[in-house]
Amino acid sequence: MGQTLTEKILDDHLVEGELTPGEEIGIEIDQVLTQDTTGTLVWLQFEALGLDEVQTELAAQYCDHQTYQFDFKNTDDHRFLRSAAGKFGAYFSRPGNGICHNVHKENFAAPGKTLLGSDSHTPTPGGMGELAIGSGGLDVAVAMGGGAYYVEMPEVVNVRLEGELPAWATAKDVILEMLRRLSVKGGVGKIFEYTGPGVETLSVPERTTITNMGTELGATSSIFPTDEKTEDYLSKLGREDEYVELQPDDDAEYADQITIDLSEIEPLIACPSMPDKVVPVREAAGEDVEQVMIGSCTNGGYPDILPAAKMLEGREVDMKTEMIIAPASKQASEILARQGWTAELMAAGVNFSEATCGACIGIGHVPGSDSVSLRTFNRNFEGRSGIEDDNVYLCSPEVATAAAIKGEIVDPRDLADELGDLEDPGFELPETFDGSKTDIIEPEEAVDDELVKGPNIGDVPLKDPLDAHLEGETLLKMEDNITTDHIIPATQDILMYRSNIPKLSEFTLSRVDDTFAQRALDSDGGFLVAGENYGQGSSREHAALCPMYLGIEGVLAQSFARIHKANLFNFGLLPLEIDEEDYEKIEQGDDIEIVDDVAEAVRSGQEEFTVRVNDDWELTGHLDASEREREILADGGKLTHVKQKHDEGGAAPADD
Ligand code: MIC
Ligand code: SF4
Repeated sequence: MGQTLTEKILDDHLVEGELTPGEEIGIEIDQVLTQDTTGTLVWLQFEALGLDEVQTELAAQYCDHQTYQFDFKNTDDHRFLRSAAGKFGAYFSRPGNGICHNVHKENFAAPGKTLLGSDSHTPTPGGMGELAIGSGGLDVAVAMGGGAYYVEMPEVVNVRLEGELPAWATAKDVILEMLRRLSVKGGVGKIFEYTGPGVETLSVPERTTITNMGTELGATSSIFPTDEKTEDYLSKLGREDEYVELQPDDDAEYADQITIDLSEIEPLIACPSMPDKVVPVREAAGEDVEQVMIGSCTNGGYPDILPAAKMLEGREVDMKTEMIIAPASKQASEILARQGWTAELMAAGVNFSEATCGACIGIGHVPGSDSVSLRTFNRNFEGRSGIEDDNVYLCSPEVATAAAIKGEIVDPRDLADELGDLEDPGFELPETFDGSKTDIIEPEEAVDDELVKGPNIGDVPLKDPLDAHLEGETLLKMEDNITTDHIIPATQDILMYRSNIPKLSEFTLSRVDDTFAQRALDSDGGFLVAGENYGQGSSREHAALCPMYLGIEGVLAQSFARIHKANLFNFGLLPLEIDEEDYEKIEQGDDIEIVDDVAEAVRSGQEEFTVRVNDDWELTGHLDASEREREILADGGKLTHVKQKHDEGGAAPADD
């Protein structure tokens, strides 16, 4: 039987297990990436593991989320990250050089390699044939130390692309169509492998828009085969020698198949406040728009901004709308500036930001109260833009620019009819991506050789091994699709404490209930209860670490998002799956007791746990965990587990 492209790459990197969906596999990681808001913990954990040098082919540290450095704590984090990259042997991308996924794609991503990153949108370079996966920071630290990365072998789903995109339809609309069909839970446990005749009609940056936002489907990753378009893209980056042809076998078998006829795609928009609330733009038309933003790791590259520039040539942004462009990398800014497009856009009324994530997580350009913001980003979770009750829509650069011209949501095809002289700008790559490399410090050029820690950079707290007896109050009951932005928001006031867990913990779940953190501290242990897809969104391990710090013992949820569940194991929190009926019945404030000897049961492979509620009724919690995850959980988390193994003289520190 032939292999899928995913299976081929996994086979090449397999160090443990078999490629059977649902089984845990261990894979060798070639490249790692980390960024400024997850990276501090990565390196603190790398240090705590006693590791002294990066072991992967390549490691890259980016400074991209909080580049405005509103507070010295952000600046100290960046200084620490530069020192860690220097000391341990990673590339360092300076603040303002661009978003990790974009800078990585431009400089390092390569077909056939594996990439692990402490950011959920790490799958972006899947668009150029790299198998890239997002994870918590501790998994990145271990992989960077030479340890394998363990993940449940996903089902490989074939997304067959046919036809060609019509005028005004874009790659963003393709992934919005996937979200419309499958929802934000539709990709859990899956890798989407794109094939079919439609693939060759899309350039690499279009493909990476699709693979980037595959994360919003909950997918483990997304990948495209490589072809002339990949080779052309790499050669425009001056990296043609890294091209490798990669295709699935003709007789590859997929778990499922989805067909998308590109010629039927039309401009789409995700309505507030979930990326899967997708409708045709025409259904949302007429809504006044106060803010338009082009940027983010999804649609912030040069070829994403160019259409806006062409559409605005000789036109102006509507008087009641503000339009901001935040390029995804300095390379995009530099090329646009050299070609004169920056000046054109400025003359049309556009403001430019430095290359940063910024507004995507509510840092800068927070929308006004009771207003509509149209963004080319990938997430519009409620409150993420920096204001509760926000109205953020997600769309393509073309739809965003059409709204900026008209001052309201409009399908660009209708705007073109109305204006008479507005043409579809198409999707065009430059002759070469000839940005300068000044902002990347290579390991050999390292500025520092010792770690530089400011006063806000603390240690990573550890948890005791799992107790035999677990009981406590249901401290919070939550609904479906709780995001990591609910658990630990990433807005400026909170983000600056990412390296200071005691302080950061004060904000835990504040977006759901601002009394939670104090109540958790006051009670002696406790549990969280949630509906489906708990912990979707970001890879931030703080969403497990902070509840752990507050004394939370476990989470009872109908289902978990992949990265968050791994983070719960990594920090020693028990994730139990419960059924809908029990979820409905259990109330906040109920007392919970796990009847079994928990530590023993976890270690012995027990799957069903009896949970006694209010000493009155019982429910069954299901623990879906590999033997390795059970050991980690019982030892009180991965850091303790790995160190313990090392102290026992067993495996190498990174090799759990
Ligand atoms: C996000 O888009 O939510 C983030 C901010 O990039 C996160 C990482 C983080 O929380 O630092 C992600 O996607 O993993
Ligand atoms: Fe940055 Fe937003 Fe992309 Fe996350 S989703 S990496 S915050 S641009």
